[in-house]
Amino acid sequence: MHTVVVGTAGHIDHGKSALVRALTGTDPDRLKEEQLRGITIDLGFAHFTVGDAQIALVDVPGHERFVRNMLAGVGGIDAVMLVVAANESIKPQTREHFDICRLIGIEHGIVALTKTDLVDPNTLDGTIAEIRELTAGSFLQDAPIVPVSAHTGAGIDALARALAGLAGRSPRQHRAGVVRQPIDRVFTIKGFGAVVTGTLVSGAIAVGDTLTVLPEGREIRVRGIQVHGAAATSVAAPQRAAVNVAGVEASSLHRGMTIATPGALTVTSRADVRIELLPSARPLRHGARVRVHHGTTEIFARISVAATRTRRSAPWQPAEVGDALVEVPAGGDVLARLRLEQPGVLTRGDRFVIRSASPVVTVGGGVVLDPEPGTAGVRRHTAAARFAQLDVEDVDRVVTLFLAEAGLKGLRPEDLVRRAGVGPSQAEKLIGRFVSAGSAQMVGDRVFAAAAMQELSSLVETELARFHKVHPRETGMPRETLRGRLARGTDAGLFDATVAGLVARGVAHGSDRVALMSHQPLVESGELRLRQAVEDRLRSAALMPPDTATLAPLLHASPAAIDQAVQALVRDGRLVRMGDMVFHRDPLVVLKREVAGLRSGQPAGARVTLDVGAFKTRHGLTRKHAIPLLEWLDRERVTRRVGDVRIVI
Ligand SMILES: Nc1nc2c(ncn2[C@@H]2O[C@H](COP(=O)(O)OP(=O)(O)OP(=O)(O)O)[C@@H](O)[C@H]2O)c(=O)[nH]1
Ligand SMILES: [Mg+2]
Repeated sequence: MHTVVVGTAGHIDHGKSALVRALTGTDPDRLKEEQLRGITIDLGFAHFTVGDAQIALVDVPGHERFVRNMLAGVGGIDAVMLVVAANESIKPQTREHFDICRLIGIEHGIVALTKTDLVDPNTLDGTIAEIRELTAGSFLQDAPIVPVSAHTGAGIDALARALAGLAGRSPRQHRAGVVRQPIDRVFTIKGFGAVVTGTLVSGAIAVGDTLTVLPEGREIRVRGIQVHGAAATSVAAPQRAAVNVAGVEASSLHRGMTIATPGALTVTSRADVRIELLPSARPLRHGARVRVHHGTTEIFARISVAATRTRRSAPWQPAEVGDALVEVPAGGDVLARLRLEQPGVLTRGDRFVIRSASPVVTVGGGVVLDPEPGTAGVRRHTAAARFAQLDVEDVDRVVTLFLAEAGLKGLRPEDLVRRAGVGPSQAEKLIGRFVSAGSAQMVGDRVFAAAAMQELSSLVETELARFHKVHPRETGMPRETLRGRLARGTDAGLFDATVAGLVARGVAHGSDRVALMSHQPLVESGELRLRQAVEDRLRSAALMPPDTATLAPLLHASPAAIDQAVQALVRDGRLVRMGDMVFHRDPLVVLKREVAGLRSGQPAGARVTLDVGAFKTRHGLTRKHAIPLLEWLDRERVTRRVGDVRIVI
């Protein structure tokens, strides 16, 4: 079954609700007051099926005082049925509704030319010509204009077929793997609890799912789903759905909230946007207070102008600090920051409509470029460059910017989902592309710009060099001291990876204490002399070195000084530690050569073995020294132990 959610649009009394009733048999005007007054006040809903197309209709009020409700209805639709009464032709709300549809990015629709029973053919042609003039150059330019009459029933079948032609497209706000349903109605069913209805604009909901209500962020569980009055186990966008939710009171839910996949949308009081001003609007001033209509909600906001242009093809004019009177000319565009008075639930790519605070008229609309901009002001020269990077179709460029701005904090894939308006799998793919191109690197669950990592690596080197200079006698910089030198918020995993990278590249060494490879700890001459003496003793002891503790009285030094000297010599590779024994390197080199030499003169492939006894005799050793030495030879891959004997490799 192909589905589509279609909204009506058009001037008051032009016959929108009558057409919905003629198409579906349902009266969308469900309120008493609506029936009494014969006008639509709030949204009405109905549905019908033609062939394999299921069409959900959202009927909106035409009255200029209820445009706010109209906006809540069209936020979720993917196609519009613009209704024009043949006898009245284009009227103010025909234009306003049509503008709103354009501004929120609706791309498909049809025109229903209704009340044809009231006009002669000449008037009909005149109205058609005016409709063509209105829609020229817009998404409705080539849309069918279907003449109908709700009273006689003429053309209703053709209208139904034309609507069926709109079904089956991917909804414009769809992101695979992300549920999004702005709430337009809430009610309670005794024994079941809260039910919310709305247009599911993205993703799929199944019974048992855990979702979140935004902007509050409360967790809810889906207890039941109804689609067009019938129980369902799941529902996929685009569709109207009633969702019975557990975990929240109906009284705390209302129109304007959104049900969504946890973490998929930004709850924000700031957004960077591009706005298009209608030619009919008054110029828009920097700092103006406007109504922002988005999803099913209306939020007041102030506009900070970053740049303006007089028309689409004109270059952007950045607004500088001090340009107090910067204005967006009617018909022009603006790059701006919205400062929302209540939290908005946004992601990149979201469309919205702007109405002036008073008089309440539609002045323009726009698209969200970044729902999580930083706190730096927009009226700076650098802001213009940033907007230029945001105001593009190419999401790669936007991710480049987000990565650069994230710096040493990095981004998680879910940050991109929330902020860049992509689905989870697209976010993973994007990151994969950046990583394989070498412009980013994944560390733990975060991705970092390669440039940021390079910068951190240089910073660590600089800090190490500075430390060595101030503490020339220290073997290295304590790891935690080094970590403390980095900018607050630097990802811990990134720090570890950076140090590991420097070690792998041979630039630094150590773990608890980190030092540059080039660093030679400064030693006092007394210390040097002691080291020399320790080394001499151990060298001359050959393969039977004394316990180093016995060196202290012999060399007139404290045990601590001896330990320090031994440690330094081990670090420099002059001494080799084997368990609690310490050997000098020189006799070991000789030993290695001798044992390996046992193979010489033997035919290739012959097995040359060495047992503990023979080894002891040959080198005049006791077991105490022989065993660690043989194990060392194994580790050095000179011998290999097989049972009781060793094979010379
Ligand atoms: N003669 C004739 N009258 C119609 C036709 N369609 C609607 N009407 C009448 O026009 C009036 C307004 O119709 P509605 O369907 O309520 O108009 P609407 O566009 O929904 O109005 P709002 O929702 O208030 O904007 C009603 O009295 C209808 O009976 C039609 O095709 N022919
Ligand atoms: Mg109506």
